[in-house]
Amino acid sequence: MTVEGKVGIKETKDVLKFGILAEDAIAAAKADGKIGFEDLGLVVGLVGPLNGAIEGADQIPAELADLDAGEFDELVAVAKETVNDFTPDDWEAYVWAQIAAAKEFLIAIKLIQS
Ligand SMILES: [Ca+2]
Ligand SMILES: [Ca+2]
Repeated sequence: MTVEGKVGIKETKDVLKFGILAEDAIAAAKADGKIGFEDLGLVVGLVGPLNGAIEGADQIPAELADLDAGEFDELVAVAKETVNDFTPDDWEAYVWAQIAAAKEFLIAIKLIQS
């Protein structure tokens, strides 16, 4: 939250980035047809973004409830700078799908942790 009384999109950005990076890492790990020890570096690279995504994730529903057009444009911009070698046909649909997938994932993580 930057402006008093206004809900920002910081935590949503974190999960969006994590969702995209995780998808990239899985695709890269599978590129040679198998996932093995040589792919460990890819997993290690996700630890920071994952921690960022988990931290403050409980704010995401409030952030999405308060999402305005300018904030959504920012999320699309974040997605554009995070994706690697991939251009979705529909950026808006892509961003929503990534946020939805990342939220599911975080719920699963919370269940494991508790
Ligand atoms: Ca907002
Ligand atoms: Ca966060």
